[in-house]
Amino acid sequence: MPMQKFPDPKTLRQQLAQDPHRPLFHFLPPHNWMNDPNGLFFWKGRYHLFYQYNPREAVWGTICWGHASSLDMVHWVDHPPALVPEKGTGDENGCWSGCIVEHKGVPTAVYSGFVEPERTPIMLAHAEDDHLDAWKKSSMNPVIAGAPGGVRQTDFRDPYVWRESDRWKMLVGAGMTNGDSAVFSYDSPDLVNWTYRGPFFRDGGISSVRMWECPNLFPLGERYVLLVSLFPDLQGVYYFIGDYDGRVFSPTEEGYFERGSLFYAPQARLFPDGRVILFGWILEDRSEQAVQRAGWAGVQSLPRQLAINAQGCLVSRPIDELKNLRGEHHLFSGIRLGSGGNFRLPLAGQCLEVEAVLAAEGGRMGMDILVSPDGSEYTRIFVDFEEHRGVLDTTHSSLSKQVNRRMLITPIRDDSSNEVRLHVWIDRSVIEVWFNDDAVITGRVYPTRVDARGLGVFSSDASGEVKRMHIWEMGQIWPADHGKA
Ligand code: DQQ
Repeated sequence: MPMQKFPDPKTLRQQLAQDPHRPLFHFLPPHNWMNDPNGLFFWKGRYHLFYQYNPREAVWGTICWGHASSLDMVHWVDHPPALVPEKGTGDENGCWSGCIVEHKGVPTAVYSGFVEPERTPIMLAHAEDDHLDAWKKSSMNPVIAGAPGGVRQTDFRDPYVWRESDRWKMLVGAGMTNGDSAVFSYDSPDLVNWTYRGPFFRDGGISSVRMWECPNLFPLGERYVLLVSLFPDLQGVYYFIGDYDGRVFSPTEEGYFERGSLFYAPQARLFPDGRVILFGWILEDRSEQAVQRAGWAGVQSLPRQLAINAQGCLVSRPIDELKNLRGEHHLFSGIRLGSGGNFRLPLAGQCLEVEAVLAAEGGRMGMDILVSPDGSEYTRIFVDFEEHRGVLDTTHSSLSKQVNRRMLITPIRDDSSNEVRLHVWIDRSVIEVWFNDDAVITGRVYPTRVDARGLGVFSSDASGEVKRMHIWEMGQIWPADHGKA
Protein backbone atom coordinates (compact mmCIF):
# COMPACT_ATOMS: atom_id res chain seq x y z
CA MET A 1 0.00 0.00 0.00
CA PRO A 2 1.42 3.46 -0.83
CA MET A 3 2.39 5.22 2.39
CA GLN A 4 0.47 8.45 2.84
CA LYS A 5 1.43 11.33 5.06
CA PHE A 6 -1.11 11.80 7.83
CA PRO A 7 -0.89 14.71 10.31
CA ASP A 8 0.31 13.93 13.84
CA PRO A 9 -2.82 12.83 15.78
CA LYS A 10 -1.56 14.32 19.05
CA THR A 11 -1.35 17.79 17.46
CA LEU A 12 -4.81 17.38 15.96
CA ARG A 13 -6.24 16.38 19.34
CA GLN A 14 -4.55 19.35 21.03
CA GLN A 15 -6.06 21.71 18.45
CA LEU A 16 -9.60 20.52 19.24
CA ALA A 17 -9.14 20.11 22.99
CA GLN A 18 -10.82 23.44 23.85
CA ASP A 19 -14.09 22.39 22.25
CA PRO A 20 -16.55 22.07 25.18
CA HIS A 21 -18.61 19.45 23.31
CA ARG A 22 -15.75 17.02 22.69
CA PRO A 23 -16.15 14.05 25.02
CA LEU A 24 -13.30 13.07 27.35
CA PHE A 25 -14.01 9.40 28.06
CA HIS A 26 -15.61 8.20 24.84
CA PHE A 27 -13.34 7.21 21.98
CA LEU A 28 -13.34 9.58 19.00
CA PRO A 29 -10.95 10.23 16.11
CA PRO A 30 -8.17 12.86 16.21
CA HIS A 31 -10.31 15.07 13.96
CA ASN A 32 -12.85 14.91 11.12
CA TRP A 33 -15.33 12.14 10.50
CA MET A 34 -15.81 8.70 12.08
CA ASN A 35 -18.63 6.18 11.73
CA ASP A 36 -18.72 2.40 12.33
CA PRO A 37 -16.32 0.50 14.59
CA ASN A 38 -14.44 -2.14 12.58
CA GLY A 39 -11.94 -4.93 13.12
CA LEU A 40 -12.19 -5.32 16.91
CA PHE A 41 -9.25 -7.58 17.63
CA PHE A 42 -6.99 -8.66 20.50
CA TRP A 43 -3.38 -9.12 19.40
CA LYS A 44 -0.14 -9.48 21.37
CA GLY A 45 -1.65 -8.13 24.58
CA ARG A 46 -3.46 -5.13 23.07
CA TYR A 47 -7.04 -4.45 22.03
CA HIS A 48 -7.31 -2.92 18.58
CA LEU A 49 -10.18 -0.78 17.39
CA PHE A 50 -10.43 0.27 13.75
CA TYR A 51 -13.08 2.66 12.54
CA GLN A 52 -14.61 4.16 9.42
CA TYR A 53 -12.68 7.41 9.09
CA ASN A 54 -12.67 10.32 6.67
CA PRO A 55 -9.33 12.04 7.33
CA ARG A 56 -10.19 14.85 4.89
CA GLU A 57 -13.25 16.46 6.44
CA ALA A 58 -15.91 16.15 9.11
CA VAL A 59 -18.51 14.56 6.82
CA TRP A 60 -18.70 11.03 5.44
CA GLY A 61 -16.49 10.32 2.37
CA THR A 62 -13.19 8.75 1.14
CA ILE A 63 -13.50 6.21 3.90
CA CYS A 64 -10.30 4.73 5.39
CA TRP A 65 -9.85 2.49 8.39
CA GLY A 66 -8.66 4.65 11.30
CA HIS A 67 -6.88 2.74 14.05
CA ALA A 68 -6.28 2.94 17.80
CA SER A 69 -5.16 0.43 20.43
CA SER A 70 -5.47 -0.03 24.16
CA LEU A 71 -4.39 -2.25 27.04
CA ASP A 72 -7.76 -2.02 28.78
CA MET A 73 -10.30 -0.92 26.13
CA VAL A 74 -10.61 2.36 28.05
CA HIS A 75 -7.36 4.32 27.51
CA TRP A 76 -6.34 4.61 23.85
CA VAL A 77 -3.36 5.52 21.69
CA ASP A 78 -3.63 6.48 18.03
CA HIS A 79 -2.06 4.52 15.21
CA PRO A 80 -1.78 5.62 11.58
CA PRO A 81 -4.80 4.82 9.39
CA ALA A 82 -4.60 1.15 8.48
CA LEU A 83 -6.47 0.77 5.20
CA VAL A 84 -6.79 3.52 2.62
CA PRO A 85 -8.56 3.46 -0.76
CA GLU A 86 -6.37 2.53 -3.72
CA LYS A 87 -7.06 3.66 -7.27
CA GLY A 88 -7.89 0.98 -9.81
CA THR A 89 -8.82 -1.62 -7.16
CA GLY A 90 -12.04 -2.84 -5.54
CA ASP A 91 -11.70 -0.20 -2.79
CA GLU A 92 -10.83 2.80 -4.93
CA ASN A 93 -13.60 4.93 -3.40
CA GLY A 94 -13.60 3.57 0.13
CA CYS A 95 -12.60 0.84 2.57
CA TRP A 96 -15.94 0.10 4.18
CA SER A 97 -16.86 -1.98 7.21
CA GLY A 98 -15.46 -5.36 8.08
CA CYS A 99 -13.63 -7.40 10.64
CA ILE A 100 -10.22 -8.90 11.44
CA VAL A 101 -9.39 -12.57 12.01
CA GLU A 102 -6.11 -14.41 12.45
CA HIS A 103 -5.31 -16.77 9.58
CA LYS A 104 -2.13 -18.86 9.85
CA GLY A 105 -0.69 -16.40 12.38
CA VAL A 106 -1.45 -13.32 10.25
CA PRO A 107 -4.14 -10.81 11.28
CA THR A 108 -6.26 -10.42 8.16
CA ALA A 109 -8.88 -7.75 7.50
CA VAL A 110 -11.97 -8.83 5.59
CA TYR A 111 -13.95 -5.78 4.47
CA SER A 112 -16.22 -4.26 1.85
CA GLY A 113 -14.49 -2.21 -0.81
CA PHE A 114 -16.43 0.53 -2.54
CA VAL A 115 -16.24 1.50 -6.20
CA GLU A 116 -18.61 4.26 -7.28
CA PRO A 117 -21.43 4.16 -8.06
CA GLU A 118 -22.48 0.80 -6.67
CA ARG A 119 -19.90 -1.96 -6.38
CA THR A 120 -18.98 -3.29 -2.94
CA PRO A 121 -16.68 -6.29 -3.49
CA ILE A 122 -15.25 -8.18 -0.55
CA MET A 123 -11.56 -7.55 -0.01
CA LEU A 124 -8.66 -8.84 2.12
CA ALA A 125 -5.63 -7.12 3.62
CA HIS A 126 -2.85 -8.70 5.71
CA ALA A 127 -1.03 -7.10 8.65
CA GLU A 128 2.71 -6.88 8.20
CA ASP A 129 3.72 -6.07 11.78
CA ASP A 130 2.54 -6.82 15.31
CA HIS A 131 1.42 -3.23 15.98
CA LEU A 132 -0.97 -3.70 13.04
CA ASP A 133 0.39 -0.47 11.53
CA ALA A 134 1.43 -1.77 8.10
CA TRP A 135 -1.10 -3.56 5.90
CA LYS A 136 -0.81 -5.16 2.49
CA LYS A 137 -3.88 -5.65 0.33
CA SER A 138 -4.20 -9.20 -1.00
CA SER A 139 -3.13 -9.90 -4.57
CA MET A 140 -6.25 -12.14 -4.75
CA ASN A 141 -8.66 -9.19 -4.35
CA PRO A 142 -11.55 -9.03 -4.70
CA VAL A 143 -12.35 -12.37 -3.06
CA ILE A 144 -16.08 -11.91 -3.73
CA ALA A 145 -16.90 -9.65 -6.67
CA GLY A 146 -20.54 -8.85 -5.92
CA ALA A 147 -23.93 -9.82 -4.57
CA PRO A 148 -25.62 -13.16 -5.31
CA GLY A 149 -28.87 -13.33 -7.32
CA GLY A 150 -31.95 -11.82 -5.71
CA VAL A 151 -29.92 -9.16 -3.86
CA ARG A 152 -29.64 -5.53 -4.92
CA GLN A 153 -26.01 -4.86 -5.93
CA THR A 154 -26.06 -1.60 -3.93
CA ASP A 155 -27.22 -3.39 -0.79
CA PHE A 156 -24.66 -6.09 -0.05
CA ARG A 157 -21.84 -5.41 2.42
CA ASP A 158 -20.10 -5.68 5.81
CA PRO A 159 -18.53 -9.15 6.07
CA TYR A 160 -18.40 -10.74 9.54
CA VAL A 161 -16.06 -13.74 9.74
CA TRP A 162 -15.41 -16.44 12.34
CA ARG A 163 -13.70 -19.83 12.54
CA GLU A 164 -15.80 -22.97 12.78
CA SER A 165 -13.95 -26.29 13.01
CA ASP A 166 -11.67 -26.30 9.96
CA ARG A 167 -13.36 -23.56 7.92
CA TRP A 168 -13.95 -19.83 7.86
CA LYS A 169 -17.55 -18.72 7.88
CA MET A 170 -18.78 -15.34 6.70
CA LEU A 171 -22.04 -13.41 6.90
CA VAL A 172 -22.77 -10.45 4.67
CA GLY A 173 -25.63 -7.97 5.19
CA ALA A 174 -28.09 -7.46 2.34
CA GLY A 175 -31.35 -6.08 0.99
CA MET A 176 -33.24 -8.37 -1.39
CA THR A 177 -35.08 -7.47 -4.56
CA ASN A 178 -38.29 -8.94 -3.05
CA GLY A 179 -38.11 -6.44 -0.17
CA ASP A 180 -36.80 -8.77 2.56
CA SER A 181 -33.76 -7.93 4.63
CA ALA A 182 -31.24 -10.74 4.89
CA VAL A 183 -27.80 -11.99 5.82
CA PHE A 184 -26.06 -14.28 3.35
CA SER A 185 -23.53 -16.91 4.25
CA TYR A 186 -20.31 -18.16 2.68
CA ASP A 187 -17.52 -20.47 3.79
CA SER A 188 -13.89 -20.89 2.90
CA PRO A 189 -10.79 -22.90 3.81
CA ASP A 190 -8.41 -19.95 3.35
CA LEU A 191 -10.32 -16.60 3.32
CA VAL A 192 -9.63 -16.37 -0.44
CA ASN A 193 -11.88 -19.01 -2.04
CA TRP A 194 -15.45 -18.59 -0.81
CA THR A 195 -18.40 -20.91 -1.44
CA TYR A 196 -21.82 -19.30 -1.41
CA ARG A 197 -24.18 -21.07 1.05
CA GLY A 198 -27.35 -19.05 0.48
CA PRO A 199 -29.40 -16.94 2.88
CA PHE A 200 -28.39 -17.51 6.51
CA PHE A 201 -31.44 -15.71 7.80
CA ARG A 202 -33.99 -13.35 6.24
CA ASP A 203 -36.99 -11.49 7.45
CA GLY A 204 -39.86 -9.60 5.92
CA GLY A 205 -41.34 -8.65 9.30
CA ILE A 206 -40.80 -5.87 11.81
CA SER A 207 -37.07 -5.70 11.24
CA SER A 208 -37.40 -5.58 7.47
CA VAL A 209 -36.05 -2.32 6.07
CA ARG A 210 -34.13 -1.43 2.93
CA MET A 211 -31.27 -3.64 4.10
CA TRP A 212 -29.52 -5.05 7.14
CA GLU A 213 -26.06 -3.56 7.59
CA CYS A 214 -23.20 -4.77 9.77
CA PRO A 215 -24.39 -8.29 10.74
CA ASN A 216 -22.72 -9.88 13.78
CA LEU A 217 -23.09 -13.51 14.92
CA PHE A 218 -21.68 -14.70 18.21
CA PRO A 219 -22.31 -17.29 20.92
CA LEU A 220 -23.59 -16.01 24.25
CA GLY A 221 -23.85 -18.74 26.86
CA GLU A 222 -25.71 -21.61 25.22
CA ARG A 223 -27.37 -19.44 22.60
CA TYR A 224 -26.37 -17.57 19.45
CA VAL A 225 -27.08 -13.92 18.76
CA LEU A 226 -27.50 -12.33 15.34
CA LEU A 227 -27.30 -8.55 15.50
CA VAL A 228 -28.16 -6.32 12.53
CA SER A 229 -28.36 -2.58 11.93
CA LEU A 230 -31.55 -1.40 10.28
CA PHE A 231 -30.74 0.76 7.26
CA PRO A 232 -31.47 3.60 6.61
CA ASP A 233 -29.91 4.44 9.97
CA LEU A 234 -31.80 5.90 12.91
CA GLN A 235 -34.19 2.93 12.71
CA GLY A 236 -32.23 1.07 15.33
CA VAL A 237 -30.19 -2.01 15.99
CA TYR A 238 -32.08 -5.30 16.14
CA TYR A 239 -31.24 -8.76 17.49
CA PHE A 240 -32.34 -12.34 17.09
CA ILE A 241 -31.45 -14.97 19.71
CA GLY A 242 -31.56 -18.56 18.63
CA ASP A 243 -29.93 -21.88 18.02
CA TYR A 244 -27.33 -22.47 15.38
CA ASP A 245 -26.16 -25.94 14.36
CA GLY A 246 -23.40 -24.88 11.98
CA ARG A 247 -25.86 -24.57 9.07
CA VAL A 248 -29.24 -23.28 10.17
CA PHE A 249 -29.99 -20.41 12.53
CA SER A 250 -33.39 -20.72 14.24
CA PRO A 251 -34.32 -17.67 16.31
CA THR A 252 -36.66 -17.97 19.26
CA GLU A 253 -36.47 -14.38 20.57
CA GLU A 254 -36.02 -11.03 18.92
CA GLY A 255 -36.12 -7.35 19.76
CA TYR A 256 -34.47 -3.98 19.53
CA PHE A 257 -31.02 -3.70 21.03
CA GLU A 258 -31.50 0.05 20.74
CA ARG A 259 -34.40 1.53 18.87
CA GLY A 260 -34.35 4.67 16.77
CA SER A 261 -31.65 6.43 18.71
CA LEU A 262 -28.28 7.79 17.72
CA PHE A 263 -26.50 4.46 18.20
CA TYR A 264 -25.79 2.44 15.07
CA ALA A 265 -23.63 -0.14 13.23
CA PRO A 266 -22.13 -1.81 16.33
CA GLN A 267 -19.49 -4.50 16.15
CA ALA A 268 -19.30 -7.21 18.82
CA ARG A 269 -16.43 -9.65 19.39
CA LEU A 270 -15.84 -12.63 21.62
CA PHE A 271 -12.55 -11.77 23.37
CA PRO A 272 -10.07 -14.30 24.79
CA ASP A 273 -11.30 -13.72 28.37
CA GLY A 274 -14.74 -15.02 27.31
CA ARG A 275 -16.52 -11.67 27.27
CA VAL A 276 -18.49 -10.52 24.24
CA ILE A 277 -17.88 -6.77 24.01
CA LEU A 278 -19.42 -4.33 21.60
CA PHE A 279 -18.73 -0.79 20.41
CA GLY A 280 -21.24 1.20 18.37
CA TRP A 281 -21.14 4.41 16.41
CA ILE A 282 -22.84 7.36 18.13
CA LEU A 283 -23.98 9.85 15.51
CA GLU A 284 -23.93 13.65 15.72
CA ASP A 285 -27.29 15.35 16.18
CA ARG A 286 -26.66 18.84 14.78
CA SER A 287 -26.56 20.47 11.36
CA GLU A 288 -23.83 19.68 8.86
CA GLN A 289 -22.79 23.34 9.07
CA ALA A 290 -22.29 23.03 12.85
CA VAL A 291 -20.36 19.78 12.36
CA GLN A 292 -18.07 21.34 9.75
CA ARG A 293 -17.43 24.27 12.06
CA ALA A 294 -16.57 21.90 14.93
CA GLY A 295 -14.16 19.94 12.69
CA TRP A 296 -15.09 16.52 14.03
CA ALA A 297 -18.03 14.12 13.94
CA GLY A 298 -18.85 10.76 15.45
CA VAL A 299 -18.04 9.04 18.73
CA GLN A 300 -17.78 5.39 19.77
CA SER A 301 -20.09 4.18 22.52
CA LEU A 302 -18.66 2.99 25.78
CA PRO A 303 -17.46 -0.59 25.40
CA ARG A 304 -20.49 -2.67 26.38
CA GLN A 305 -20.40 -6.26 27.62
CA LEU A 306 -23.30 -8.33 26.30
CA ALA A 307 -25.47 -10.86 28.12
CA ILE A 308 -28.88 -12.51 27.85
CA ASN A 309 -31.04 -11.62 30.85
CA ALA A 310 -33.49 -13.81 32.75
CA GLN A 311 -36.29 -12.76 30.38
CA GLY A 312 -34.27 -13.96 27.37
CA CYS A 313 -33.46 -10.47 26.05
CA LEU A 314 -30.09 -9.23 24.81
CA VAL A 315 -28.76 -6.67 27.28
CA SER A 316 -25.52 -4.78 27.78
CA ARG A 317 -23.57 -2.99 30.46
CA PRO A 318 -20.48 -0.82 30.31
CA ILE A 319 -17.35 -2.88 31.00
CA ASP A 320 -15.96 -2.96 34.55
CA GLU A 321 -12.64 -1.41 33.47
CA LEU A 322 -14.44 1.95 33.16
CA LYS A 323 -14.40 2.10 36.98
CA ASN A 324 -10.73 3.06 36.62
CA LEU A 325 -11.88 6.44 35.30
CA ARG A 326 -13.83 7.22 38.45
CA GLY A 327 -12.53 10.23 40.37
CA GLU A 328 -14.16 12.08 43.26
CA HIS A 329 -17.27 10.36 44.61
CA HIS A 330 -20.48 11.96 45.95
CA LEU A 331 -23.40 10.17 47.56
CA PHE A 332 -26.92 11.48 48.08
CA SER A 333 -29.66 9.41 49.69
CA GLY A 334 -33.23 9.66 50.90
CA ILE A 335 -34.20 12.72 48.82
CA ARG A 336 -38.00 12.85 49.06
CA LEU A 337 -39.89 14.85 46.47
CA GLY A 338 -43.58 15.79 46.55
CA SER A 339 -45.52 15.86 43.30
CA GLY A 340 -44.08 18.74 41.26
CA GLY A 341 -41.03 18.90 43.50
CA ASN A 342 -37.49 19.44 42.37
CA PHE A 343 -34.17 19.72 44.14
CA ARG A 344 -30.93 21.20 42.82
CA LEU A 345 -27.94 19.10 43.87
CA PRO A 346 -24.95 20.94 45.38
CA LEU A 347 -22.75 19.64 42.59
CA ALA A 348 -22.05 20.35 38.93
CA GLY A 349 -20.20 18.67 36.11
CA GLN A 350 -20.08 17.68 32.46
CA CYS A 351 -18.20 14.39 32.73
CA LEU A 352 -19.99 12.25 35.28
CA GLU A 353 -21.16 8.74 35.98
CA VAL A 354 -24.38 8.49 37.99
CA GLU A 355 -25.92 5.41 39.56
CA ALA A 356 -29.30 6.04 41.15
CA VAL A 357 -32.29 4.20 42.54
CA LEU A 358 -35.57 6.04 42.05
CA ALA A 359 -38.85 5.03 43.68
CA ALA A 360 -42.32 6.36 42.87
CA GLU A 361 -45.89 5.05 42.94
CA GLY A 362 -46.68 6.65 39.59
CA GLY A 363 -46.06 9.81 37.61
CA ARG A 364 -42.64 10.72 36.30
CA MET A 365 -39.41 11.03 38.13
CA GLY A 366 -35.85 11.63 37.09
CA MET A 367 -32.95 14.00 36.87
CA ASP A 368 -31.97 17.18 35.08
CA ILE A 369 -28.39 17.40 33.90
CA LEU A 370 -26.31 20.04 32.14
CA VAL A 371 -28.56 22.73 33.62
CA SER A 372 -27.56 26.37 33.03
CA PRO A 373 -27.82 28.69 36.08
CA ASP A 374 -30.78 30.55 34.52
CA GLY A 375 -32.52 27.28 33.62
CA SER A 376 -32.62 28.12 29.89
CA GLU A 377 -30.71 24.96 28.97
CA TYR A 378 -31.15 21.54 30.56
CA THR A 379 -31.42 17.90 29.57
CA ARG A 380 -33.99 15.67 31.23
CA ILE A 381 -33.68 11.95 31.94
CA PHE A 382 -36.71 10.38 33.53
CA VAL A 383 -38.78 7.32 34.19
CA ASP A 384 -42.45 7.33 33.34
CA PHE A 385 -43.69 5.02 36.10
CA GLU A 386 -47.21 4.86 34.61
CA GLU A 387 -46.19 3.88 31.11
CA HIS A 388 -43.05 1.93 32.07
CA ARG A 389 -40.85 3.99 29.80
CA GLY A 390 -37.45 5.58 30.09
CA VAL A 391 -36.97 8.93 28.37
CA LEU A 392 -34.04 11.11 27.36
CA ASP A 393 -35.55 14.51 26.56
CA THR A 394 -33.20 16.83 24.69
CA THR A 395 -35.83 19.40 23.72
CA HIS A 396 -34.30 22.01 26.08
CA SER A 397 -30.67 20.91 25.89
CA SER A 398 -29.49 23.77 23.71
CA LEU A 399 -30.50 27.27 22.66
CA SER A 400 -28.74 26.72 19.34
CA LYS A 401 -30.90 26.51 16.22
CA GLN A 402 -28.34 24.16 14.65
CA VAL A 403 -29.20 21.33 17.01
CA ASN A 404 -31.91 18.65 16.82
CA ARG A 405 -34.33 18.22 19.69
CA ARG A 406 -35.65 14.79 20.56
CA MET A 407 -37.61 12.68 22.98
CA LEU A 408 -35.75 9.36 22.91
CA ILE A 409 -37.87 6.67 24.50
CA THR A 410 -37.37 3.05 25.52
CA PRO A 411 -39.81 0.64 27.14
CA ILE A 412 -38.74 -0.50 30.62
CA ARG A 413 -39.62 -3.97 31.81
CA ASP A 414 -42.46 -3.89 34.34
CA ASP A 415 -41.09 -5.93 37.23
CA SER A 416 -44.00 -4.80 39.45
CA SER A 417 -41.70 -2.99 41.84
CA ASN A 418 -41.95 0.78 42.25
CA GLU A 419 -38.19 1.20 41.83
CA VAL A 420 -36.05 1.82 38.76
CA ARG A 421 -32.26 1.85 38.65
CA LEU A 422 -30.67 4.52 36.49
CA HIS A 423 -27.12 4.35 35.21
CA VAL A 424 -26.20 7.56 33.44
CA TRP A 425 -22.96 8.47 31.68
CA ILE A 426 -22.60 12.16 30.88
CA ASP A 427 -19.61 13.03 28.71
CA ARG A 428 -20.18 16.61 27.53
CA SER A 429 -22.18 16.13 24.30
CA VAL A 430 -22.63 12.36 24.74
CA ILE A 431 -25.25 10.77 26.99
CA GLU A 432 -25.74 7.03 27.52
CA VAL A 433 -28.46 5.95 29.94
CA TRP A 434 -29.36 2.47 31.20
CA PHE A 435 -32.70 1.82 32.90
CA ASN A 436 -32.77 -1.23 35.21
CA ASP A 437 -29.59 -2.52 33.57
CA ASP A 438 -31.43 -3.67 30.45
CA ALA A 439 -32.92 -0.83 28.42
CA VAL A 440 -30.52 1.74 27.02
CA ILE A 441 -30.80 5.10 25.24
CA THR A 442 -27.96 6.99 23.57
CA GLY A 443 -28.26 10.68 22.77
CA ARG A 444 -26.35 13.85 21.95
CA VAL A 445 -26.69 17.34 23.46
CA TYR A 446 -24.89 20.60 22.69
CA PRO A 447 -25.51 23.28 25.33
CA THR A 448 -24.39 26.72 24.16
CA ARG A 449 -23.45 27.86 27.66
CA VAL A 450 -20.25 26.64 29.26
CA ASP A 451 -21.91 26.97 32.66
CA ALA A 452 -24.67 24.49 31.71
CA ARG A 453 -23.32 21.99 34.25
CA GLY A 454 -25.91 21.87 37.03
CA LEU A 455 -27.70 18.77 38.32
CA GLY A 456 -31.10 18.28 39.87
CA VAL A 457 -33.81 15.73 40.57
CA PHE A 458 -37.54 16.13 40.06
CA SER A 459 -40.86 14.37 40.40
CA SER A 460 -44.15 15.14 38.68
CA ASP A 461 -47.73 13.82 39.01
CA ALA A 462 -46.77 11.74 42.05
CA SER A 463 -44.38 11.92 44.96
CA GLY A 464 -41.14 9.97 44.83
CA GLU A 465 -37.85 9.31 46.48
CA VAL A 466 -34.27 9.23 45.25
CA LYS A 467 -33.22 6.35 47.45
CA ARG A 468 -29.54 6.54 46.53
CA MET A 469 -27.54 8.49 44.03
CA HIS A 470 -23.84 7.82 43.55
CA ILE A 471 -22.01 10.36 41.37
CA TRP A 472 -18.42 10.05 40.21
CA GLU A 473 -16.44 12.73 38.45
CA MET A 474 -14.84 11.02 35.48
CA GLY A 475 -11.29 11.15 34.15
CA GLN A 476 -10.25 11.22 30.51
CA ILE A 477 -9.07 8.35 28.30
CA TRP A 478 -6.22 10.22 26.59
CA PRO A 479 -2.72 10.98 27.85
CA ALA A 480 -2.56 14.43 29.53
CA ASP A 481 -0.36 15.90 26.75
CA HIS A 482 -3.17 15.41 24.22
CA GLY A 483 -4.72 18.58 25.63
CA LYS A 484 -7.50 19.23 28.08
CA ALA A 485 -10.26 21.81 27.77
N1 DQQ B 1 -21.11 2.22 7.02
C1 DQQ B 1 -20.13 1.64 6.12
C2 DQQ B 1 -20.81 0.50 5.45
C3 DQQ B 1 -21.88 0.16 6.42
C4 DQQ B 1 -22.33 1.49 6.92
C5 DQQ B 1 -19.66 2.71 5.15
C6 DQQ B 1 -23.04 1.45 8.24
O1 DQQ B 1 -19.91 -0.55 5.21
O2 DQQ B 1 -22.89 -0.59 5.83
O3 DQQ B 1 -19.02 3.76 5.85
O4 DQQ B 1 -23.02 2.69 8.89
